[in-house]
Amino acid sequence: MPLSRTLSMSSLPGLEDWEDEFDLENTVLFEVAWEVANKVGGIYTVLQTKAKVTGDEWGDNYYLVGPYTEQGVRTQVELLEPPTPALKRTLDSMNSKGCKFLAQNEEKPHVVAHFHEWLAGIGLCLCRARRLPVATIFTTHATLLGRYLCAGAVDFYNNLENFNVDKEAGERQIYHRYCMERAAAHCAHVFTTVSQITAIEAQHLLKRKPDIVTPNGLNVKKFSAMHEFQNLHAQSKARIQEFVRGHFYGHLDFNLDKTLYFFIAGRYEFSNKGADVFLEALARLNYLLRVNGSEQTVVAFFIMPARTNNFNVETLKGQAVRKQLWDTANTVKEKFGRKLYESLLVGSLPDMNKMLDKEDFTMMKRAIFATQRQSFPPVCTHNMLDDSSDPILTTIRRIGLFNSSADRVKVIFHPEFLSSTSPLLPVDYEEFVRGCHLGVFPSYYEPWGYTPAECTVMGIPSISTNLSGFGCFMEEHIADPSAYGIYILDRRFRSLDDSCSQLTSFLYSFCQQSRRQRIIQRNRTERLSDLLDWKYLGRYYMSARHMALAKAFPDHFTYEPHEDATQGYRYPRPASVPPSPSLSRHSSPHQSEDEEEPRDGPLEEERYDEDEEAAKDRRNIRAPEWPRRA
Ligand code: G6P
Ligand code: 1S3
Repeated sequence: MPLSRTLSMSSLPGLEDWEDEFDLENTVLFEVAWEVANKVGGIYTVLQTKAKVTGDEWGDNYYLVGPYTEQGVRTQVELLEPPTPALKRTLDSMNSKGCKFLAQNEEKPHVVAHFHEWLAGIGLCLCRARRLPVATIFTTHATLLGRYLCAGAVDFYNNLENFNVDKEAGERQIYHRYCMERAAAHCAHVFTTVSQITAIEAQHLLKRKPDIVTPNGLNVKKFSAMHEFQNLHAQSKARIQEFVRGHFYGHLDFNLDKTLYFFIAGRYEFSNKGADVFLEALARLNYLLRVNGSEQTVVAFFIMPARTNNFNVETLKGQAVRKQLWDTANTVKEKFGRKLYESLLVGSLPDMNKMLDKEDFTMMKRAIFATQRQSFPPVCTHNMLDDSSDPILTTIRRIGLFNSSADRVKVIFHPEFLSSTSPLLPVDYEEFVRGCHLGVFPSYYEPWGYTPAECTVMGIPSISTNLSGFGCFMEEHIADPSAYGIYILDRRFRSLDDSCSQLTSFLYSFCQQSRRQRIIQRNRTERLSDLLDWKYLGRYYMSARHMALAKAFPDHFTYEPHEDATQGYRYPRPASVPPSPSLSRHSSPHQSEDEEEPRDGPLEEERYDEDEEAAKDRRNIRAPEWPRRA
């Protein structure tokens, strides 16, 4: 392995490469987590997306350790022989004696062990209790107590310093787990968390201030053609539209060309993830669109897994009816085409009255008859096991968003993660996000929040909050986030009702944008993706490892903190743009209100302006300032 490590961020001007002269010869990194090759939530995404940049740095000396699950091994693991004799001996010995850890062998490498979350934290505590020569790092992605407190009716952020943590953990019957988490945080040479807001939470609830904040990144996919992601949006939207055609069969009295797709997705924590606020805002948006006679329709998707016993019949029927209409249209088209062809072959124009016969009409009438339905299109795509007490369904019943014709806002609750093999909506999550117009994540408890970050790198605008790690990070590093399609809802200083009103106004303003403005905004959103790339954010993990090595092996390693890491980097406002899309409607680069003329893609001059604007922005970027360490 080379002696120096560099993480490069050259594609984002103003952010300099971070060079560290650090001798990692004979040093081995283990990263330990319950979610290694085992998808439960966001930690899986952290490990899976970070693997490339960490692998580039550590090569064969990087090991991920997780639980053995048949499914995980079959689908995500390539079985290999251990690459080094030392490791082979250690693994053989572990296999023969049960699971014992491994730091003694003749080469005596310096070991860094990075543990994620309390479930893995017990390994860290044992390393320290047994005085193993290992540099340890503990990263908490959320605190147990924080998650539990927020899920109840607690004014969490105004009372952080006042909680009697032992009592609160005991009352919630999580005291044992809480103790493991707190012990891991205290035993670690280096303690980290994913955002500033969770750093403050950890300081109060776990009683240790994190040494460094390690924000979550993503692998950013760059297309050679700048507008490729816009084309992907149009393609993916077409897939969603097909689903909507089936789902709303018999009630397709709205214009799909004037329909916007919003979504919320993630772990089903109703209030922590802000599904409560989103539903309330949708009810208000429905009212506003109705009273203002808007032609826009909004379809809001809730993708949150809950207990079900499969798709419901009515939803499956919708897709079957759509398919039948499609097949009927194709059969008639083929017969029509054949007759036309025969007629042209004998040199005559066809008699249009004879092109369709009685049988064709009967077939078409039957197909139309199948689209009759007495009920509204279903709100939920599955049979829910807890239908009567489910919080999303209960709220929908209360606010009355039942997908009636008069509703301008339609709701679809899909209580299962998406899959490209689904008979209902056969798209994977990435394709779905690309096809939507806006991700809405009004979380109350969200240490980081991958969902809006994923939207950003795909060029899809999103709403997050100033209580989420992502929202705070973007607020800190972008001069005018909303100009880039990053809307940050205030859930910290406003009442619940005021936050709902603010969210409603974000949604309503978004609905008033023209297609042209949406295209321009997507271009801006996508421009931010470098900020979220592991190529840049990986440096904080690197720093944590160096700090841990220096603490555990002071004779071999020294750690110099990056001084410039204490200043905040700020991405400037778009050169030619007013502060927010809601205000920008009359002054954005193209001011035309006649949006809806259908066309194949962004106009040429739009591309030109956007490229110009991007170039100006890059010239305006100030000297780098880094996210603060905790
Ligand atoms: C992309 C495509 C355009 C399409 C547009 C639709 O920009 O390149 O061809 O017209 O998406 O945007 P909308 O916001 O209406 O889905
Ligand atoms: C946690 O997963 P969650 O959705 O329960 O860890 C994620 C990865 O760090 C983080 O993005 C999320 O905010 C946390 O809440």
